[in-house]
Amino acid sequence: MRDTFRHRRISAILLAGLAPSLALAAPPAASGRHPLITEVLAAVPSGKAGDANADGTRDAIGDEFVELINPTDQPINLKGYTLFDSDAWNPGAAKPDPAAPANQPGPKSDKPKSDTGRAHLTFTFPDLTIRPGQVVVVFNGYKSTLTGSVGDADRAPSGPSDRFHNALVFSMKNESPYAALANESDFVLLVSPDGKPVQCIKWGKPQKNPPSDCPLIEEAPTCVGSAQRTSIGGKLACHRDLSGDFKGTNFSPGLFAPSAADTAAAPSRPDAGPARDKPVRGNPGPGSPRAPGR
Ligand SMILES: [Ca+2]
Ligand SMILES: [Ca+2]
Repeated sequence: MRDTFRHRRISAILLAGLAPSLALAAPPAASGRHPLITEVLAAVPSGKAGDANADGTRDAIGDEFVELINPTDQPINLKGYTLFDSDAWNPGAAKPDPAAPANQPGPKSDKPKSDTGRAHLTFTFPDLTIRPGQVVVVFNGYKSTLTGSVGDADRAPSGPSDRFHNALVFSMKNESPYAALANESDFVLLVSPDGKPVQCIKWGKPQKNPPSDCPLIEEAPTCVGSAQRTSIGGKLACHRDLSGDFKGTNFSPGLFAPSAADTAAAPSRPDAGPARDKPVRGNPGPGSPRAPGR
């Protein structure tokens, strides 16, 4: 209990931007002066345990999220930074694939998203400056009713969200049942406002390769629940295999706890069982119960 309290206290201090030196401990050299992706939830656990965005309903698409941090010692303005999934990334163009219209409601089916023209998942940040160590969460938002301070592509949140560890929370407000991260194989790419790839986290064997000029391409294990960075300079591990503040939970949107960093993560383990509730390839399995957002 004492350790847990200490970790929370340290992470709270970090989130408040009062201890940037912790955040600066060891950022990946290739990450440069950019935000750093710290967590990705693609395989949303089944049942209530999958309600990552804490709106009271688990949605295999809407509860997906990407978490980022400012790992530098200087403020970063997020305006123009863009997240892409593999289907949305149009190599060489640094913009969404025009063949894949975004956020268009499509018919419900079990077709893999690669078989549809509505698969593109992308989000461009609005004008918002984040402090060193400050954490940002971007939820997919499909069929979601997020409450509290939540921004979108047009406007920043009015302030930190106490529902998510005082992170700054966004919703992509995705309206397409196909615009989702594939559970087994996909990637999330962060592109800077000038159109240059900054960071890519891939898992499985996506049909499309990350851009070769991306300076930081990392491999995430395939998990039920999220893949979480264990520290600023640490590797990505299955969240539920971690200890410290992360222990026993499937994900932690808004919580990045370097004090729980570098905890030994068990080897990644492939998940079993086909997905039945998400029109993408994948296989969310049962996850351990947790309090959403906490
Ligand atoms: Ca939800
Ligand atoms: Ca987290």
